[in-house]
This record gives sequence, structure tokens and C-alpha cells, in this order.
Amino acid sequence: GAAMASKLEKASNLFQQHFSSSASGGGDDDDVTIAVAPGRVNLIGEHTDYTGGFVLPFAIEYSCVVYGQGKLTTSSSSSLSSPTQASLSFVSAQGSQELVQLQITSESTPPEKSSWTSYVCGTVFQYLVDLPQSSHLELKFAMASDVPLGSGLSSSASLEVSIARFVEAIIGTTFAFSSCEDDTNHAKIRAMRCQKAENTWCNSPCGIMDQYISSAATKGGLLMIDCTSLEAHQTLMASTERPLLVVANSNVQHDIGGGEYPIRVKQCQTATTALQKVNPQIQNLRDATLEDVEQAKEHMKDDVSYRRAKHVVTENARVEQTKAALEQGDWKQVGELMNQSHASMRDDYEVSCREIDMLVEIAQKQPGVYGSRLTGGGFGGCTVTLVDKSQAQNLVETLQKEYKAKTGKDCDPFQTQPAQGAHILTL
Ligand code: GAF
Repeated sequence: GAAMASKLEKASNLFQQHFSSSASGGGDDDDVTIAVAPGRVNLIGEHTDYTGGFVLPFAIEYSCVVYGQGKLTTSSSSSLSSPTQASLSFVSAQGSQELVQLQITSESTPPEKSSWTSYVCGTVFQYLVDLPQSSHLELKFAMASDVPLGSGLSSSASLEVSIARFVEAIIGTTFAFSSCEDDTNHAKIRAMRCQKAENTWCNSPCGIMDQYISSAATKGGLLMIDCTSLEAHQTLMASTERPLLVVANSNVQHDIGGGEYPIRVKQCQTATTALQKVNPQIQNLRDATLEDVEQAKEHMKDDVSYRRAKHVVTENARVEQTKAALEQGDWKQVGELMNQSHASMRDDYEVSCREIDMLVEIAQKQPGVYGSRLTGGGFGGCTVTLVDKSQAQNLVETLQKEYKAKTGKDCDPFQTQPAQGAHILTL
């Protein structure tokens, strides 16, 4: 579509500007590789991935494009082995558009303080450590993305996954997956590497949902991901009078990097320890029932552990129910579960905020709306609403108008549908 054409144009212009040799008098697009990876919306299953639970996200049409060239040189003389090296030159259409030039090796350690370039280097590093010793990977590329930054639509996962897909295309499948020959699920392995990049290079204890859906989504479907087994099942919405999905952006970012997310991760660990006292079988919150949670209440120091565990356990159950309801076309039930999910995130998990609650309340009052909730990590970001086709336009207009009146901010509502995951674009 038009959005992809515009990203491509930005990336290819930047690439020409920085990398085409003036001697040859301009662009040679013949051997460029173009990798694309999308952002995502999570329909339901929030803050369940890092305790091995269930999630039900889909990819959206906003994506990150990596446009570039590269080559891998493997050394034949194995007598003098040195670390594997990567020379990276890249530029992003976002921000200052300055050329970044960095060297990393298979022995590099993450920088003390991470920046946006850590997402790039951390991802390349995951592939570098599996390449033959003494090889040299050279990459030059330009990036353009239209995933709104820091809005809970996984701009960082789309960046990591598009870089990963680009690297795989440059080094080839054999070198990219040599260390995991018996596992042919490349999308899953890519997701694991990108999550590891974010965990180790970017100081973020995120789960695997965002990288997984960006990597593995297929057009038209949602994925129910089991974050323990890392198996994913495609979920299609029944075709009966299929409603639409509308996303609204609160345009607030509370507490980004302020540590609320890592605090939730720790609180889940504390709750799990208490649960293990009543049921030693429980390894992760995913294994607990609501009954376990009620029983473990007395072993919990405070109400917080109890409420955190209750959210996760009930949310996991809601994901399974939502999957079934989607496949049966029971939109009322899907909407009801979305509303329950939101209340649970707001009251028990405490990851919502005033602006998000406003968007949800405005949406829930509109005709034709089945349900609405916060999507993503929270403390700002976006909401997702399931709405009857005939009322979608009214919803978009009302959200925009009422949110503006209440907060002075736009919420840029847009309609979306499940898009394709990471892929190589051929022109
Ligand atoms: C963020 C994280 F990156 C995901 O792993 C997930 O935990 C999500 O918040 C909450 O469901 O997007």
C-alpha cells in the first residue's frame, strides 16, 4: 500500500545518500535486500508472557523496513582464529538521520547505557556468536519505520526483528540457523534471539510476545502463543459479520524506563514463591489456578502479590476463552472478556492510567462496541476496541472528539487488521 511505498522511498533515498558510490554515479538497487517486520496489537493476554502464560496478539500494518546490502566473509585459514567481527554502518529515517558506524565482535559486551543503536547491535550480536570463527560480517543499511515510537505497539520489537530478518538474508539460512539444526521453526528462533537481544543489550526484562508475533504472524490471523512451550496456534476470526478492530493512542508515556515493568516482573516472582508453599508443582504463575491463588493468600506478605497473581491467572483463562469465542464468532463474549481484562489490568495489575481509562470508557459507551481494553505494557500507550462494522466510523470520530475535549490531546484512532509478520520484500 501507500504506507509501504513511502517507507521504502525514505529508506532507499537515505541508502543512496549515504552508501551509493559517487564514482558509479548513483544508485545500484540490483542487489539490495529489503527486510520488513511489523508492530503489533495484543487482543488479550497482557503481562502473562514473562510468566510462561498465554497471549493472543496480531501484527499490524505499521512496520519497520531495513534496506541495505551486506556480505559475510568466512576465513579459510583456521590456524589463526580470532573473534568473529561485524562492521555496521546504518542510518535511520527517524531522528537526526546521522550515519552510525560501529564495530562489534563475538566477544563484545553490551554497553553500560543502552541507546537505540543497542537494539541493532544486540540483535546482530545474536547471529554473530553462531558464525564460524574469524569470519567478518559487513552490513550497510537504512531504516524507516512508521510504528509510532513508545506507544505500546512494539516499535522496538519491529526494529529488532527486521534487523534479524535482514541479517538472515545476508548470511543465508545455513549460517543463520546452524546452531539449531533440529529446530526448523525459524520464526520462533528469530523471536528468541530478538528477545535475548532486548533482555541483554537493552536492559529490558520483556517477555517474548512482541518479538514472536512480529516474527511469526501470518496475514489475516491472530496467534495464540503458549509462552512456556513457545508453540503458536493460528486463530482466525469466524467470518460471520466480522467486527473491526480500532486502535487509539493515548499519546502519553508514563514512567517509561521508570521501572514499573521490572517491578511487575519481580512481583510475579514473589507471588510464585508464595504459591509454591501451597502447591510445590507450580513452577511458574502459568501453572497456578485461581484456587491456588486463594489458598496462597495467607502466605503472601501483602495484598499486592495476591492481586498480581489473580490478574495473571484469570488473564490466562481469558485468553483461552477468547480464542474459542473468536473462532465461533461470539463477538459479545470476546468483548466481555476484553472488558474484564481491562478491569483486571486497571485494578489488580495496576498498569493502566487515567488517559487510557478514559479512552476505554469512551469506547465502551459507544453503540456497536463489544469491548475495549488497554493493549501492551501499559502506563500509557494504546487501547484496542472491537466494534461492529457499521459503527466503526462513529467510534473513530467520537474517540477523537471526546478524548480531545477531555485531555487536549489527539488519539489518532485507526482501524487495523491482522497483517503479515517478518518477510523479505522483492521489488
Ligand atoms: C511489553 C513487553 F515487551 C511484552 O513482553 C509483554 O510483557 C507486554 O508488555 C505486556 O503484555 O510489550
